[in-house]
Amino acid sequence: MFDQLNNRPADSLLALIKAFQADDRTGKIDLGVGVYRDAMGRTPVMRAVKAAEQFLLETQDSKKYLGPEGDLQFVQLLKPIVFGKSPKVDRCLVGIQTPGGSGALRLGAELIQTANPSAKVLLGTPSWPNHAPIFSSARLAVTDYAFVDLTLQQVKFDSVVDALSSAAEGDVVLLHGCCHNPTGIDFTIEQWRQITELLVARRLVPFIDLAYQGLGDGLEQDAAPTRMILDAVDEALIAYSCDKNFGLYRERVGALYVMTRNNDDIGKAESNMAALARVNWSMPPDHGAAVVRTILESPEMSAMWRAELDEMCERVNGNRAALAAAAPDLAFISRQRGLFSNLSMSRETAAALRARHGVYMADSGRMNLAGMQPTDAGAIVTALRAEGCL
Ligand code: PLP
Ligand code: TYF
Repeated sequence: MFDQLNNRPADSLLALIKAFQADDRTGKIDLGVGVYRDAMGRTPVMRAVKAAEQFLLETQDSKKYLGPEGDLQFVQLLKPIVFGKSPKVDRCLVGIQTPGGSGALRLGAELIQTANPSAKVLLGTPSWPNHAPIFSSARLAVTDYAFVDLTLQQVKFDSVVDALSSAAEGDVVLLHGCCHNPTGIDFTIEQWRQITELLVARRLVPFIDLAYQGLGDGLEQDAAPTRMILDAVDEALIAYSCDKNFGLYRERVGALYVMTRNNDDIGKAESNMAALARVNWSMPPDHGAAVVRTILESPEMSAMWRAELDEMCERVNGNRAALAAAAPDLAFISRQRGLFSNLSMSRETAAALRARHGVYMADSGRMNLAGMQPTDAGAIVTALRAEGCL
Protein backbone atom coordinates (compact mmCIF):
# COMPACT_ATOMS: atom_id res chain seq x y z
CA MET A 1 0.00 0.00 0.00
CA PHE A 2 2.56 2.57 1.05
CA ASP A 3 4.51 2.14 -2.17
CA GLN A 4 1.61 4.04 -3.73
CA LEU A 5 2.59 7.21 -1.85
CA ASN A 6 4.49 10.05 -3.45
CA ASN A 7 7.01 12.08 -1.50
CA ARG A 8 5.79 15.51 -0.53
CA PRO A 9 7.88 18.63 -0.04
CA ALA A 10 8.82 19.42 3.56
CA ASP A 11 7.48 22.66 5.07
CA SER A 12 10.23 25.04 3.99
CA LEU A 13 9.67 27.36 6.98
CA LEU A 14 10.08 24.53 9.47
CA ALA A 15 13.12 23.22 7.53
CA LEU A 16 14.85 26.55 8.25
CA ILE A 17 14.94 25.70 11.98
CA LYS A 18 17.27 22.75 11.31
CA ALA A 19 19.35 24.58 8.69
CA PHE A 20 20.04 27.42 11.14
CA GLN A 21 20.96 25.02 13.95
CA ALA A 22 23.39 23.17 11.65
CA ASP A 23 25.24 26.41 10.75
CA ASP A 24 28.24 26.83 13.10
CA ARG A 25 29.22 30.36 12.06
CA THR A 26 29.14 32.94 14.81
CA GLY A 27 27.19 36.02 13.80
CA LYS A 28 24.49 34.04 11.97
CA ILE A 29 21.09 35.73 12.19
CA ASP A 30 17.80 33.79 12.35
CA LEU A 31 14.99 35.63 10.61
CA GLY A 32 13.28 32.36 9.69
CA VAL A 33 10.40 30.67 11.44
CA GLY A 34 7.86 32.89 13.20
CA VAL A 35 8.68 32.71 16.88
CA TYR A 36 9.40 35.65 19.14
CA ARG A 37 12.95 36.11 20.42
CA ASP A 38 14.13 38.36 23.21
CA ALA A 39 17.23 40.56 23.41
CA MET A 40 19.29 37.44 24.20
CA GLY A 41 17.94 35.62 21.16
CA ARG A 42 15.88 33.26 23.32
CA THR A 43 12.22 32.32 23.05
CA PRO A 44 11.54 32.30 26.77
CA VAL A 45 8.62 30.85 28.69
CA MET A 46 6.75 34.01 29.70
CA ARG A 47 6.84 34.92 33.40
CA ALA A 48 3.05 34.75 33.71
CA VAL A 49 3.08 31.31 32.07
CA LYS A 50 5.69 30.06 34.56
CA ALA A 51 3.59 31.41 37.43
CA ALA A 52 0.45 29.75 36.07
CA GLU A 53 2.27 26.46 35.52
CA GLN A 54 3.53 26.57 39.10
CA PHE A 55 0.00 27.21 40.32
CA LEU A 56 -1.38 24.35 38.22
CA LEU A 57 1.33 21.99 39.41
CA GLU A 58 0.35 22.66 42.99
CA THR A 59 -3.42 22.79 42.65
CA GLN A 60 -4.54 20.65 39.69
CA ASP A 61 -6.06 17.55 41.26
CA SER A 62 -7.27 15.65 38.22
CA LYS A 63 -6.56 15.18 34.55
CA LYS A 64 -9.85 13.55 33.71
CA TYR A 65 -11.40 14.19 30.30
CA LEU A 66 -12.99 17.59 29.70
CA GLY A 67 -14.81 16.80 26.45
CA PRO A 68 -14.47 17.88 22.79
CA GLU A 69 -15.08 21.56 23.64
CA GLY A 70 -12.01 21.62 25.87
CA ASP A 71 -11.76 24.18 28.64
CA LEU A 72 -14.84 26.36 28.26
CA GLN A 73 -13.72 28.80 30.92
CA PHE A 74 -10.62 29.44 28.76
CA VAL A 75 -12.89 30.02 25.76
CA GLN A 76 -15.06 32.37 27.82
CA LEU A 77 -12.24 34.40 29.39
CA LEU A 78 -10.63 35.09 26.03
CA LYS A 79 -13.84 36.62 24.68
CA PRO A 80 -13.53 40.12 26.19
CA ILE A 81 -9.88 40.31 25.10
CA VAL A 82 -10.73 39.46 21.51
CA PHE A 83 -14.23 40.86 21.11
CA GLY A 84 -14.48 43.61 23.73
CA LYS A 85 -17.87 44.29 25.22
CA SER A 86 -20.58 43.57 22.70
CA PRO A 87 -24.14 42.40 23.40
CA LYS A 88 -24.21 40.78 19.97
CA VAL A 89 -21.17 38.71 20.88
CA ASP A 90 -22.86 37.62 24.11
CA ARG A 91 -25.93 36.56 22.15
CA CYS A 92 -24.59 34.97 18.99
CA LEU A 93 -21.03 33.81 19.50
CA VAL A 94 -20.01 30.29 20.38
CA GLY A 95 -16.49 29.01 20.89
CA ILE A 96 -14.57 25.76 21.28
CA GLN A 97 -10.97 25.14 22.30
CA THR A 98 -8.76 23.82 19.49
CA PRO A 99 -5.20 22.57 19.07
CA GLY A 100 -3.71 25.93 18.11
CA GLY A 101 -4.88 28.38 15.49
CA SER A 102 -4.20 25.65 12.93
CA GLY A 103 -6.78 23.39 14.59
CA ALA A 104 -9.24 26.29 14.62
CA LEU A 105 -8.70 26.91 10.90
CA ARG A 106 -9.18 23.23 10.12
CA LEU A 107 -12.30 22.93 12.28
CA GLY A 108 -13.73 26.12 10.77
CA ALA A 109 -13.02 24.81 7.26
CA GLU A 110 -14.84 21.56 8.04
CA LEU A 111 -17.77 23.44 9.57
CA ILE A 112 -18.07 25.50 6.39
CA GLN A 113 -17.81 22.35 4.29
CA THR A 114 -20.60 20.74 6.33
CA ALA A 115 -22.88 23.79 6.18
CA ASN A 116 -22.24 24.92 2.60
CA PRO A 117 -19.98 22.61 0.58
CA SER A 118 -20.19 24.85 -2.47
CA ALA A 119 -18.78 27.89 -0.64
CA LYS A 120 -15.51 29.12 -2.10
CA VAL A 121 -12.76 30.47 0.11
CA LEU A 122 -11.20 33.72 -1.10
CA LEU A 123 -7.56 33.93 -0.14
CA GLY A 124 -5.35 36.96 -0.73
CA THR A 125 -1.80 36.03 -1.73
CA PRO A 126 0.79 35.81 -0.45
CA SER A 127 -0.56 34.25 2.73
CA TRP A 128 0.61 31.84 5.40
CA PRO A 129 1.57 28.74 3.35
CA ASN A 130 -0.71 26.48 5.42
CA HIS A 131 -3.90 28.41 4.64
CA ALA A 132 -4.65 27.05 1.17
CA PRO A 133 -3.83 23.40 2.01
CA ILE A 134 -5.95 23.49 5.18
CA PHE A 135 -8.99 24.64 3.21
CA SER A 136 -8.46 22.36 0.24
CA SER A 137 -7.90 19.31 2.41
CA ALA A 138 -11.28 20.07 3.96
CA ARG A 139 -12.60 19.81 0.36
CA LEU A 140 -13.32 23.50 -0.07
CA ALA A 141 -12.48 25.33 -3.29
CA VAL A 142 -9.90 28.08 -2.75
CA THR A 143 -9.81 31.13 -5.02
CA ASP A 144 -6.67 33.24 -4.90
CA TYR A 145 -6.42 36.94 -5.54
CA ALA A 146 -3.40 39.23 -5.33
CA PHE A 147 -3.38 40.97 -1.96
CA VAL A 148 -0.13 42.86 -2.07
CA ASP A 149 2.51 44.16 -4.46
CA LEU A 150 5.82 43.24 -2.84
CA THR A 151 7.94 45.47 -5.05
CA LEU A 152 5.85 48.47 -3.99
CA GLN A 153 5.17 47.03 -0.49
CA GLN A 154 1.55 48.09 -0.90
CA VAL A 155 -1.85 46.50 -0.68
CA LYS A 156 -3.42 45.96 -4.10
CA PHE A 157 -6.70 47.27 -2.86
CA ASP A 158 -8.36 47.26 -6.30
CA SER A 159 -7.67 43.55 -6.53
CA VAL A 160 -9.15 42.98 -3.05
CA VAL A 161 -12.28 44.95 -3.97
CA ASP A 162 -12.59 43.08 -7.31
CA ALA A 163 -12.29 39.71 -5.61
CA LEU A 164 -14.93 40.50 -3.01
CA SER A 165 -17.20 42.15 -5.55
CA SER A 166 -17.24 39.12 -7.81
CA ALA A 167 -17.72 36.54 -5.03
CA ALA A 168 -21.02 34.73 -4.67
CA GLU A 169 -23.32 35.07 -1.68
CA GLY A 170 -22.12 32.76 1.10
CA ASP A 171 -18.51 32.63 -0.08
CA VAL A 172 -15.93 32.85 2.66
CA VAL A 173 -13.24 35.54 2.88
CA LEU A 174 -10.10 34.65 4.83
CA LEU A 175 -8.75 37.78 6.53
CA HIS A 176 -5.68 38.22 8.73
CA GLY A 177 -7.08 40.15 11.70
CA CYS A 178 -3.74 41.87 12.35
CA CYS A 179 0.00 41.41 11.76
CA HIS A 180 -0.32 39.90 8.30
CA ASN A 181 1.80 36.81 7.75
CA PRO A 182 3.99 37.00 5.64
CA THR A 183 3.95 40.70 4.70
CA GLY A 184 3.33 42.71 7.88
CA ILE A 185 1.00 44.81 5.71
CA ASP A 186 -2.37 45.31 7.35
CA PHE A 187 -5.32 47.16 5.85
CA THR A 188 -5.81 50.75 6.98
CA ILE A 189 -8.90 51.39 9.05
CA GLU A 190 -10.51 53.02 6.00
CA GLN A 191 -9.77 49.92 3.91
CA TRP A 192 -11.23 47.72 6.67
CA ARG A 193 -14.35 49.89 6.56
CA GLN A 194 -14.71 49.34 2.82
CA ILE A 195 -14.11 45.61 3.21
CA THR A 196 -16.77 45.47 5.91
CA GLU A 197 -19.24 47.22 3.62
CA LEU A 198 -18.52 44.75 0.83
CA LEU A 199 -18.89 41.77 3.16
CA VAL A 200 -22.30 43.04 4.20
CA ALA A 201 -23.47 44.10 0.74
CA ARG A 202 -22.43 40.84 -0.93
CA ARG A 203 -23.43 38.65 2.02
CA LEU A 204 -19.98 37.12 2.33
CA VAL A 205 -18.75 35.27 5.42
CA PRO A 206 -15.50 36.55 6.96
CA PHE A 207 -13.15 33.97 8.42
CA ILE A 208 -10.75 36.01 10.54
CA ASP A 209 -7.39 34.46 11.42
CA LEU A 210 -6.12 36.16 14.57
CA ALA A 211 -2.79 34.59 15.47
CA TYR A 212 -0.79 37.61 16.65
CA GLN A 213 -3.08 39.78 18.78
CA GLY A 214 -0.94 42.12 20.88
CA LEU A 215 2.16 41.88 18.72
CA GLY A 216 1.26 44.70 16.33
CA ASP A 217 0.08 47.82 18.16
CA GLY A 218 -1.29 46.28 21.36
CA LEU A 219 -4.18 44.02 22.33
CA GLU A 220 -6.99 46.53 21.84
CA GLN A 221 -5.74 48.10 18.63
CA ASP A 222 -5.03 44.73 17.05
CA ALA A 223 -8.60 43.59 17.72
CA ALA A 224 -10.26 46.70 16.26
CA PRO A 225 -10.78 45.39 12.69
CA THR A 226 -12.23 42.09 13.99
CA ARG A 227 -14.66 43.97 16.22
CA MET A 228 -15.68 46.33 13.42
CA ILE A 229 -16.46 43.41 11.12
CA LEU A 230 -18.39 41.44 13.74
CA ASP A 231 -20.49 44.48 14.53
CA ALA A 232 -21.61 44.65 10.91
CA VAL A 233 -22.00 41.10 9.57
CA ASP A 234 -24.46 38.34 10.42
CA GLU A 235 -22.16 35.36 10.34
CA ALA A 236 -18.41 34.96 10.87
CA LEU A 237 -15.68 32.61 12.01
CA ILE A 238 -12.63 33.55 14.05
CA ALA A 239 -9.59 31.26 14.36
CA TYR A 240 -7.67 32.42 17.40
CA SER A 241 -4.19 31.39 18.47
CA CYS A 242 -2.62 31.95 21.90
CA ASP A 243 0.60 30.34 20.76
CA LYS A 244 2.37 33.61 19.92
CA ASN A 245 0.93 36.09 22.40
CA PHE A 246 1.36 33.68 25.33
CA GLY A 247 4.55 32.11 23.92
CA LEU A 248 2.95 28.66 24.17
CA TYR A 249 3.78 27.45 20.64
CA ARG A 250 4.33 23.75 21.27
CA GLU A 251 1.42 23.49 23.70
CA ARG A 252 -0.99 24.15 20.79
CA VAL A 253 -3.49 26.60 22.26
CA GLY A 254 -6.28 28.11 20.23
CA ALA A 255 -10.01 28.51 19.84
CA LEU A 256 -12.56 28.63 17.06
CA TYR A 257 -15.37 31.14 17.55
CA VAL A 258 -18.42 31.21 15.31
CA MET A 259 -20.91 34.06 15.11
CA THR A 260 -24.33 32.92 13.99
CA ARG A 261 -27.17 34.93 12.48
CA ASN A 262 -29.37 34.40 15.49
CA ASN A 263 -29.49 32.70 18.80
CA ASP A 264 -31.30 29.66 17.32
CA ASP A 265 -28.34 28.76 15.11
CA ILE A 266 -25.91 28.77 18.03
CA GLY A 267 -26.88 25.31 19.23
CA LYS A 268 -26.48 23.85 15.73
CA ALA A 269 -23.07 25.43 15.27
CA GLU A 270 -21.99 24.25 18.69
CA SER A 271 -23.05 20.64 18.20
CA ASN A 272 -21.41 20.49 14.76
CA MET A 273 -18.17 21.97 16.09
CA ALA A 274 -18.09 19.38 18.87
CA ALA A 275 -18.89 16.53 16.45
CA LEU A 276 -16.14 17.63 14.05
CA ALA A 277 -13.66 17.99 16.90
CA ARG A 278 -14.51 14.45 18.03
CA VAL A 279 -13.60 12.88 14.70
CA ASN A 280 -10.43 14.94 14.38
CA TRP A 281 -8.77 14.94 17.81
CA SER A 282 -11.55 13.85 20.14
CA MET A 283 -10.51 16.43 22.72
CA PRO A 284 -7.89 19.17 22.60
CA PRO A 285 -4.73 19.01 24.74
CA ASP A 286 -5.38 20.70 28.07
CA HIS A 287 -2.20 22.15 29.50
CA GLY A 288 -1.73 25.29 27.42
CA ALA A 289 -5.38 26.33 27.66
CA ALA A 290 -5.34 25.67 31.42
CA VAL A 291 -2.31 27.97 31.65
CA VAL A 292 -4.07 30.75 29.72
CA ARG A 293 -7.21 30.30 31.82
CA THR A 294 -5.19 30.47 35.04
CA ILE A 295 -3.53 33.70 33.88
CA LEU A 296 -6.83 35.28 32.86
CA GLU A 297 -8.49 34.26 36.15
CA SER A 298 -5.80 36.08 38.14
CA PRO A 299 -5.53 39.88 38.02
CA GLU A 300 -1.85 39.66 39.04
CA MET A 301 -0.88 37.11 36.41
CA SER A 302 -2.95 38.94 33.78
CA ALA A 303 -1.11 42.18 34.52
CA MET A 304 2.20 40.33 34.29
CA TRP A 305 1.21 38.83 30.94
CA ARG A 306 0.01 42.14 29.50
CA ALA A 307 3.22 43.90 30.55
CA GLU A 308 5.42 41.22 29.05
CA LEU A 309 3.39 41.16 25.83
CA ASP A 310 3.77 44.94 25.58
CA GLU A 311 7.54 44.53 26.00
CA MET A 312 7.59 41.94 23.20
CA CYS A 313 5.56 44.20 20.94
CA GLU A 314 7.85 47.16 21.63
CA ARG A 315 10.94 45.08 20.96
CA VAL A 316 9.67 43.94 17.57
CA ASN A 317 8.72 47.49 16.63
CA GLY A 318 12.13 48.68 17.87
CA ASN A 319 13.81 46.17 15.56
CA ARG A 320 11.64 47.44 12.73
CA ALA A 321 12.74 50.99 13.45
CA ALA A 322 16.43 49.96 13.61
CA LEU A 323 16.30 48.24 10.23
CA ALA A 324 14.39 51.10 8.62
CA ALA A 325 16.94 53.57 9.99
CA ALA A 326 19.84 51.53 8.58
CA ALA A 327 18.69 51.86 4.94
CA PRO A 328 16.31 54.37 3.37
CA ASP A 329 15.02 51.63 1.02
CA LEU A 330 13.74 49.74 4.04
CA ALA A 331 11.69 52.61 5.49
CA PHE A 332 8.49 50.63 4.84
CA ILE A 333 9.52 48.07 7.47
CA SER A 334 8.83 50.53 10.27
CA ARG A 335 5.28 51.05 8.98
CA GLN A 336 4.51 47.32 8.91
CA ARG A 337 3.39 45.31 11.92
CA GLY A 338 3.78 41.93 13.56
CA LEU A 339 6.66 39.51 13.28
CA PHE A 340 7.06 39.59 9.51
CA SER A 341 8.01 41.66 6.53
CA ASN A 342 8.45 40.19 3.08
CA LEU A 343 11.14 41.58 0.81
CA SER A 344 10.79 41.00 -2.89
CA MET A 345 13.55 38.56 -3.86
CA SER A 346 14.14 35.29 -5.69
CA ARG A 347 14.65 32.05 -3.77
CA GLU A 348 18.23 32.02 -5.12
CA THR A 349 18.86 35.35 -3.43
CA ALA A 350 17.36 34.09 -0.17
CA ALA A 351 19.63 31.03 -0.43
CA ALA A 352 22.66 33.27 -1.08
CA LEU A 353 21.83 35.39 1.97
CA ARG A 354 21.93 32.22 4.05
CA ALA A 355 24.98 30.64 2.43
CA ARG A 356 27.21 33.70 2.03
CA HIS A 357 26.10 35.90 4.92
CA GLY A 358 24.47 33.64 7.51
CA VAL A 359 21.28 35.71 7.27
CA TYR A 360 18.45 33.17 7.42
CA MET A 361 15.13 34.14 5.96
CA ALA A 362 12.47 32.12 4.14
CA ASP A 363 12.93 31.38 0.44
CA SER A 364 10.05 33.76 -0.20
CA GLY A 365 12.07 36.69 1.22
CA ARG A 366 10.02 36.75 4.42
CA MET A 367 11.92 37.87 7.47
CA ASN A 368 10.97 37.45 11.14
CA LEU A 369 11.83 40.81 12.69
CA ALA A 370 11.82 39.30 16.18
CA GLY A 371 14.84 37.19 15.24
CA MET A 372 17.30 40.11 15.12
CA GLN A 373 18.83 42.53 17.59
CA PRO A 374 18.87 46.27 16.78
CA THR A 375 22.67 45.92 16.51
CA ASP A 376 22.22 43.37 13.69
CA ALA A 377 20.62 45.98 11.41
CA GLY A 378 23.96 46.99 9.84
CA ALA A 379 24.96 43.38 9.03
CA ILE A 380 21.54 42.62 7.54
CA VAL A 381 21.65 45.73 5.35
CA THR A 382 25.22 44.91 4.22
CA ALA A 383 24.11 41.40 3.25
CA LEU A 384 21.02 42.70 1.42
CA ARG A 385 23.18 45.23 -0.48
CA ALA A 386 25.78 42.59 -1.38
CA GLU A 387 23.04 40.41 -2.88
CA GLY A 388 21.48 43.27 -4.83
CA CYS A 389 18.29 43.52 -2.77
CA LEU A 390 18.76 47.22 -2.06
N1 PLP B 1 -2.39 31.66 11.22
C1 PLP B 1 -1.27 32.33 10.96
C2 PLP B 1 -1.34 33.53 10.08
C3 PLP B 1 -0.06 31.90 11.49
O1 PLP B 1 1.05 32.57 11.21
C4 PLP B 1 -0.03 30.77 12.33
C5 PLP B 1 1.27 30.35 12.86
O2 PLP B 1 1.59 29.33 13.29
C6 PLP B 1 -1.24 30.12 12.58
C7 PLP B 1 -2.39 30.58 12.01
C8 PLP B 1 -1.33 28.88 13.42
O3 PLP B 1 -1.05 29.07 14.73
P1 PLP B 1 -0.81 27.86 15.72
O4 PLP B 1 0.66 27.68 15.86
O5 PLP B 1 -1.49 28.26 16.95
O6 PLP B 1 -1.44 26.65 15.09
O1 TYF C 1 4.74 31.37 9.68
C1 TYF C 1 5.40 30.99 10.65
O2 TYF C 1 6.63 31.01 10.66
C2 TYF C 1 4.66 30.51 11.89
C3 TYF C 1 5.07 29.14 12.34
O3 TYF C 1 3.77 24.76 9.07
C4 TYF C 1 4.70 28.01 11.44
O4 TYF C 1 3.31 30.62 11.64
C5 TYF C 1 5.28 27.88 10.18
C6 TYF C 1 4.96 26.78 9.39
C7 TYF C 1 4.09 25.83 9.86
C8 TYF C 1 3.53 25.95 11.11
C9 TYF C 1 3.83 27.05 11.90
